Amino acid sequence: MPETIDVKQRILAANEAAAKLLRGRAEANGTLVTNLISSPGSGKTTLLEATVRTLASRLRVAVIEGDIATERDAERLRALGVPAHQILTGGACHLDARQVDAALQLAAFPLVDLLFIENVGNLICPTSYDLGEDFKVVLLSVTEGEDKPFKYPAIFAKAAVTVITKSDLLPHVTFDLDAVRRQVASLNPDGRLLVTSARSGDGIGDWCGLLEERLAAKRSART
Ligand SMILES: Nc1nc2c(ncn2[C@@H]2O[C@H](COP(=O)(O)OP(=O)(O)OP(=O)(O)O)[C@@H](O)[C@H]2O)c(=O)[nH]1
Ligand SMILES: [Mg+2]
Repeated sequence: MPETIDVKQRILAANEAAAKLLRGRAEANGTLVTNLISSPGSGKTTLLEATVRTLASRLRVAVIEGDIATERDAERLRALGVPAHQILTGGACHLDARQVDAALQLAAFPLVDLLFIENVGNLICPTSYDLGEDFKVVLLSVTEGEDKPFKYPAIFAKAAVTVITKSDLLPHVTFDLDAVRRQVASLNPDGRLLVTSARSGDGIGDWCGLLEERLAAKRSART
């Protein structure tokens, strides 16, 4: 058992070192980096598509996608004219900072304002891995049940932003939004919670506004 802990600590220490380099580069470039985390199918790629449709005319965007198999998500973003690179983990349930660093070198993206990293669909493993992001975002769709923040507390405590997705489906499902708000507020009193639907467009303006505000704040802190 102690050996297992030691190996895990060494993996996380190596990850921290790589994340620090990534963060330094993003800082020098003035790029806002967002790490999107959720269970499979909560709507990460669909939110990114809506974000690109809203912001790409005024901001430069690139996307790193993480999945265990297929290029599908990167292809969806490329179809919108956005540079996107797919990391295939071959089974691993999260991305790590060294993979992101290698992907950025391979992809050789132009300088961008916003870099999104869509993590592998999983609410647990990605939580422990810093990818050099400015902040983590956790997505929870209204079809997943309102008990999830307390069942998966680490990610809801760590994510600066919780995005409720698929709000257009609220009339058709049992999902107590107030219960989610209470859980998230108790796990993460400083966190923001946004309610969105990529289908109807509800809340997408708020989400994009939050990204623009954080980008402006990051850049004004550098000057
Ligand atoms: N009704 C509705 N469906 C949505 C919405 N957003 C996403 N979906 C649907 O949910 C399904 C999964 O969406 P994705 O964006 O692929 O989910 P994901 O989190 O990227 O999935 P993985 O990458 O596999 O983890 C698709 O069928 C989407 O069309 C929404 O706002 N409303
Ligand atoms: Mg996806």
